[in-house]
Amino acid sequence: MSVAGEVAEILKQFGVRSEGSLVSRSPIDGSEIGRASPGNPKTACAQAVKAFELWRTVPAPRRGELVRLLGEELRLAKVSLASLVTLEAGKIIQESLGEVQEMIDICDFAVGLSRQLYGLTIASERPNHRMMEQWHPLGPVLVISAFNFPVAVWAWNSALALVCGNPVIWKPSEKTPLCAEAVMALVRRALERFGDAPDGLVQLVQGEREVGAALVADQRVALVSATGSTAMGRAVGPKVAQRFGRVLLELGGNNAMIVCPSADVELAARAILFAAAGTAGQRCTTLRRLIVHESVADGLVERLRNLFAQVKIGDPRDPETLIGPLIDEAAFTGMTNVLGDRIERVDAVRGGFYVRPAIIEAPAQEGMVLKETFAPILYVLRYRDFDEAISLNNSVPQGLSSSIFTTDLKEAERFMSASGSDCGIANVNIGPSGAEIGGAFGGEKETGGGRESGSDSWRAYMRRQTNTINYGSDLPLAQGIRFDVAE
Ligand code: UN1
Repeated sequence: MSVAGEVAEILKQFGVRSEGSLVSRSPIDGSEIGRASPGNPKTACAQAVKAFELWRTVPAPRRGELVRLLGEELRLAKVSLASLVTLEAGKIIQESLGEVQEMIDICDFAVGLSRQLYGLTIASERPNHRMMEQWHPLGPVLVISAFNFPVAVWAWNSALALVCGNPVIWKPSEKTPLCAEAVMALVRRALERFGDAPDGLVQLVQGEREVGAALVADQRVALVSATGSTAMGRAVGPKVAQRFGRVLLELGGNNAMIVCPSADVELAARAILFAAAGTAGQRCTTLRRLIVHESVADGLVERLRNLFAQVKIGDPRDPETLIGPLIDEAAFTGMTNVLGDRIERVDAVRGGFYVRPAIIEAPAQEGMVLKETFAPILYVLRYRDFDEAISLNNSVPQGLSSSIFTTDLKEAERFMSASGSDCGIANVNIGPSGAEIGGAFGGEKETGGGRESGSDSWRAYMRRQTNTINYGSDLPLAQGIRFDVAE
């Protein structure tokens, strides 16, 4: 069956009608696979504000019930939704299933969280006083997501936003509008089963850049959670700051792995293959820089060259395939700009851009090595002493993820210490990509500083209120200040 035919079958299962002026193309063969209609930012914001008035008063565990139902719908539709991710984003089916699993996982997490939105009780310095901290719903949350995780990133944000009492507006990538429509169909099913959620609680606003810009600028949007390039973050951040809105930015990465002399090199090689070449190098956590000790470099690079030469590149629907296509021609051009005639295009499916992952020995960390090229290019840098390795890890503008392969406890601990990796994620004996939802996800510097997903990331979706309560009959002031009227 044609790619478009497969998409049509799946959209039918979801009850999604493919129509409108926005065109979706499959990276598998470049063919048009469906259409979607642009949304209206103003109407969406107005509806979200109305939904907020009611949703914020619904008890959090009851809000969790909606997310629990969504998790159920996702379980039932897991294979269909994953297939659509493969058809529209070009990921291999294993990774697409993983992406939908990530949505299910965050739903489970958020359901538990809906009974754990804890505030502190604080000792007051005044007699007969009590202090405490509460977390209240924040307001409409705008989720801007990228093509490479067309469904999971929305789920990380929305599952938390919903249990925290906020309506959600979703502006997906213009490259993956159909995945978004399918997810919305599942949301509608969950909402129907839930019963009495307000209209406009979860909205999808499709469109090009200007639709996103209008949403970002809208005063009614309390939090903008944006995943994408650093360039996008540079445009979004100041706009939101200007109106004193909140942002949660998860931008570009330039993730490294340090391989030390004591490392299990075979384990490292397998981790590198997945981290550098998996998802065709199109994860924000993709491994882009390999910082390897000179004593093990030759052997490891040769092993990697063999693996990269053998890895099966092709149609992501084929279960044997490990590397699918790049998202589009622009991505291929970006990779060609770096590699020139060293780029190896693979003749897999006509109309798609399939490439062999590349290994480049970089004599110094400069030029393109400092940039995030969203394609499978692995730069190799050699080091002599450990301080130099840490310095290389940190000497790039981005700060998302990092990892070390070592069996030396001192090196591992130093890497994770305050004087070690400066990234939001620092792993030992696993690669920099493929994080679980339980941890906070995000990074420093040009990565934007936001944290999504697990741990206490939920706080970003709520407003904090400090309360002081006097249950006595006097009015003592803090800091012992006396302010008595002499009568
Ligand atoms: C992204 O590429 O935007 O850690 C997110 C990972 C995935 C998420 C990546 N769980 O690689």
